[in-house]
Parts: sequence; C-alpha cells; structure tokens
Amino acid sequence: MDCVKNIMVLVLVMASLHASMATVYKVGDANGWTIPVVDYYKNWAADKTFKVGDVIVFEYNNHHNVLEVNQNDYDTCNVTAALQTYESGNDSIALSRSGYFYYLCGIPGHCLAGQKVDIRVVDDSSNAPSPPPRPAPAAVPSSPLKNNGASASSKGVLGAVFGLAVLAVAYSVSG
Ligand SMILES: [Cu+2]
Repeated sequence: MDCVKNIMVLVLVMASLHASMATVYKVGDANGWTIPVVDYYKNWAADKTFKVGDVIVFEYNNHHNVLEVNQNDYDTCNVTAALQTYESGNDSIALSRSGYFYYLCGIPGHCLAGQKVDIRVVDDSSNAPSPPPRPAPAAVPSSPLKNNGASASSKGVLGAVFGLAVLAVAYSVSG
C-alpha cells in the first residue's frame, strides 16, 4: 500500500513538474493577433525562447484567422497552402517539436501588412535532463515488468509441462 501511495505521489509530482515546465505565450501579448505596426510580431518573438512543449495562444476577432504555412509561403504571404488552419479566435497551439513554425493571417492583405509570426522552437533537452532522470526510474519498471511477465509465463508453461511429465511418470509407475 505504502509503495503504491509513494508511486502515486511520485507520478503526481512528476506530472506537476512537467506541467510547470511548459510556458504559455499569448501571441502579441495584450494586442493579441491583429494587423500590427511594422515588425511587431517579429519583435514580440525575438526576445522569447520557445521550447518544445510550450504553447502559443492566438487571440483575435472574426476579422482574422491563423494559418500555419511553410517557410516559403510565409515569406511570400501565400495563404493558399495552409498546413493548418485555426479560426476559433482563441487558438492554443502546442509547439510539439523543435524547429520553425510559421503563422500568418489568411485574410487578404493582412499578412502583407505584417500579421505574421515565425516561431523558432529549441529542443530543450539541454534544460530537460533534470526532469527526465526522475521519470526514468518509473518508466524502467514497465519494461522489466514485461520481461518478468514473459519469463513468468514461460516458467508457468515449463511448470505445467514438468507437472504433466511427473503425472505421466506417476501414472506409468502406478500402472
Ligand atoms: Cu488578419
């Protein structure tokens, strides 16, 4: 029981540690996602270090939307080949990998007016090592457990075979 409790506490602590590591960024801060002054979003992103697992939030009214596009379409404000389209007006997007993410507004003219932002996400494995070593002990038991399960079941089969052999011998002796 105590062991189970400890494991549960450990899992909860790990979950909260993990949750506390992710940062949520509201794109454009108080201005949200709109037609900005020149280079506004570039500057907004410039002083931030986005990490895998962080979340960016686009808040905007129904005169805008959010398209994720590739780099070329980002550079040229091509709105016809979106990788992802967001239109809720309050879109939370988890940055699931390292590398670049390119977003722009798909409403004609808005991207050209500067409503675009590129997000560079760094692999935070340089920062991550402190948490991962803790999950590891909890994760390790799962594979050994599988192995134990497998060897236990093969032992079970062997035991059954052995038992049958004993029975057969006993039967032949008695017969
Ligand atoms: Cu727009």
